[in-house]
Amino acid sequence: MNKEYNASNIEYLTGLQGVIKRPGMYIGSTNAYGLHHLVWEIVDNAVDEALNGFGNKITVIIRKDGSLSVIDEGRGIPVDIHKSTGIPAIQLIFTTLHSGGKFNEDAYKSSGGLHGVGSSVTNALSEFCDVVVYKNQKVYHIRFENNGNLAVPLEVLGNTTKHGSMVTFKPDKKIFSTVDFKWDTIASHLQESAFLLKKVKFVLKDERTNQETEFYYENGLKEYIETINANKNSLGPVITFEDKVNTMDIEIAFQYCTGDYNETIYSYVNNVRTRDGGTHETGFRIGITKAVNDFAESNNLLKSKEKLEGADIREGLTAIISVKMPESILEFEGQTKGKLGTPQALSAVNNLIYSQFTYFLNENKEFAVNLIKKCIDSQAARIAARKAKDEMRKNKKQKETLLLSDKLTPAQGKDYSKNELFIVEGDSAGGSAKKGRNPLYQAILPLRGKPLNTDSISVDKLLKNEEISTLINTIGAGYGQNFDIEDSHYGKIIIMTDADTDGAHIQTLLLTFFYHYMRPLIVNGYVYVAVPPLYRVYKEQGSGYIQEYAWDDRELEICKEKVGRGYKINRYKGLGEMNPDQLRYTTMDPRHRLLIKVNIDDPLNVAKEISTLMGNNSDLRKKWVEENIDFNEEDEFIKEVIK
Ligand code: TTJ
Repeated sequence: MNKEYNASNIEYLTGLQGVIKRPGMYIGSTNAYGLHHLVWEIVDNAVDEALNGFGNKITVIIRKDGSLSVIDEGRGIPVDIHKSTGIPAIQLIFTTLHSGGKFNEDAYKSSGGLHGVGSSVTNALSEFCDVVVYKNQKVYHIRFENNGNLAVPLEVLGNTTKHGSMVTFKPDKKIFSTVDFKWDTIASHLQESAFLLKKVKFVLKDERTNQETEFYYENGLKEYIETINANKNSLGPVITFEDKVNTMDIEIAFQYCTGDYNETIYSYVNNVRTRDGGTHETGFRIGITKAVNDFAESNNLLKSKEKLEGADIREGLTAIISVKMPESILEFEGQTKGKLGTPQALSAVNNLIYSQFTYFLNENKEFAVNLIKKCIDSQAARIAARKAKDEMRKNKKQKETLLLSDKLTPAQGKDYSKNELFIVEGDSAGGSAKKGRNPLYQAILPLRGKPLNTDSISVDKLLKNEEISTLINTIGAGYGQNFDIEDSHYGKIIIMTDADTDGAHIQTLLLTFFYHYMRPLIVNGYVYVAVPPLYRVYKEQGSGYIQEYAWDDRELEICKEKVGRGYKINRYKGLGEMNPDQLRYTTMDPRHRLLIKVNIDDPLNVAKEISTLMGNNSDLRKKWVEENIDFNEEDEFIKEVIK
């Protein structure tokens, strides 16, 4: 071993050791979400290579032994010796927390701005990581084991005419609470990449089940919108615009739908979703608002003097904005770096949408007139709702007494943001929750039977349903386009059901309702699912008990040890089996409970999951629930766990 190797060893220790010690800081968590993050880190590298024009096929293979391979047909990961350390670049890439730019030219477009460290993180959290590179007419190989330690130094295995890279890694089961790769999770990620990277083929194979699928889109964003809007009534075609402004590539696709008052805008930078928007999204909103208003005005289509507001123009709009730029002008903002800061993106997207949509409206007059009609309807509804609300505010006292259903056990506190509404399955669990709650800030609303499936139902029918109208009145913030989150009587809305298929079904029905009619509650993280424990481990001691609760089998083992010899186990099958004290302690008290924050803003999952799940096909629904609702671990649907 030479000196340089020792030097890099130090870098390895300070870099990768940190990753192993605090994986959450690098991949978010060590559950299913974090596990799949390892895959994205590797796939992103292959995607970057294709994004830059090298290779048009990316293959992901889930192996039987718990490992996963990512294969591209790019130039191959650099294998040359890094000058100052004397170590092959490929080894540095997999063992140091390098920045993306370190091994790339400046013009390189990459998702690195968001991920940065990438492949070395995956290596650090793996039992092994095996890399084969086809490059310079040779087959190279290097292997790491036991959290990123070099096991087989870079070697040449033979000759080839191919070029590309293959990375195979096996996540460390000592680090992750689950090491079970999920087909659906990986498939929808690859599908999203395929939409964003048109004309690149993504192949997914599962050697555990021999399943195989392919995603390939000739037109990319257009097909993305078509997929999202598959079950909606469209107003006009999918409209696509693209342009290159200096070093920035901009692509936009959008379509209007009737019967949906939500706006759905997804933005991306270098194929990575910008969840919190940013300059590109702002530019889009400004541009589309001005284009529609200017057209309406110059054609004398506005009846009232009042201009259309942005929200009037975006009702029923689905849009994808994808911007690609080199790392040199990439700027991110916000705590999770999910917001684009690059100032040039605002004016570039604004100009593009304004000029091209103005042209489009003039060329497609019939569509334009229908669109303006729809916007005027939205405007009228908005103005009427505002008036109605002002009236309501005047009669606030009257309103409050009117709203309180006899089913609701309200909270005493008047600080709405601190109040919690428990929506409880069944009257018996409702009774326990009523006794077990903290009356200062916890309110209980028992639900009888199953709530209505609100996926394809008229508003009239919706309001006639007693459970739904009680829910709307209890939350007190309106519904649909008149929903105003500021008026919510609760800061947390917690769905508390049994941990069985029925309970899961009730959860999804409620979530569907919130998603369609009170979407800001979900987007702003007000909605939670309470997870009751599965086991109570106890032993009589003196006049009382010592007892511990377990949420999964792993915790059960720990509880057995804590309680000690002679323990007994209760396995809870429903909330009804807990007495009020136990329910309070395990599922309602913020110090002990497990809440899952619901976060459904994943475009493909929303489109697919909500509609297949809630559609009329009950077999599909059952299958979905069985595959996806797993009370031992967090689900795709549900990303953040607060304990
Ligand atoms: C960097 O610039 C010089 C030519 O090679 C570029 C590069 O890094 N190419 C590259 C990396 N292609 N494929 C990868 C890659 C593929 C996988 C599957 C995983 C990783 C970590 C990198």
